[in-house]
Amino acid sequence: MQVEISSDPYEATETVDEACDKDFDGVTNVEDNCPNTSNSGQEDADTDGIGDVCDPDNTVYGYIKDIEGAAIEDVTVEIVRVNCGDVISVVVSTNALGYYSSGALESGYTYFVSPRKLLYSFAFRPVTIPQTEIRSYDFTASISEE
Ligand SMILES: [Ca+2]
Ligand SMILES: [Ca+2]
Ligand SMILES: [Ca+2]
Repeated sequence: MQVEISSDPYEATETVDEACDKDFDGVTNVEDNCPNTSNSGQEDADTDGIGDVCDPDNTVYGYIKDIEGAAIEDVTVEIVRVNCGDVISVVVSTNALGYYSSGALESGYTYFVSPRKLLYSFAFRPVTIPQTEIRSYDFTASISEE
């Protein structure tokens, strides 16, 4: 008995790849804006079609949680650059998952990522754009002392 082999060896493989979910985030490879990195929310701050978690284009993102690990919504996150007395600031807020992001920051500067919300205190963190490696800037809030 003869087994028939497809004339295009890539055809079958591509079909399987598109339908599968390489990074197990619930989004199939063909739909996934970061097929190799888990990002079930598909967040894309600068809407260039590349998800924040794999976007080399000067995106800062992260999650904000309390000490018990619960997401904190509506945290104002200010991303500030100070240069010769000029202050440039971008303000974003966390969503229900505690997620924030800001895209297309100007290269060559250090920014301070400063979350703010009443009742909580946060440490700020510097990030130099472009980041040497794409990673999230996560914060854990502590209850501020009165
Ligand atoms: Ca996926
Ligand atoms: Ca993904
Ligand atoms: Ca993007």
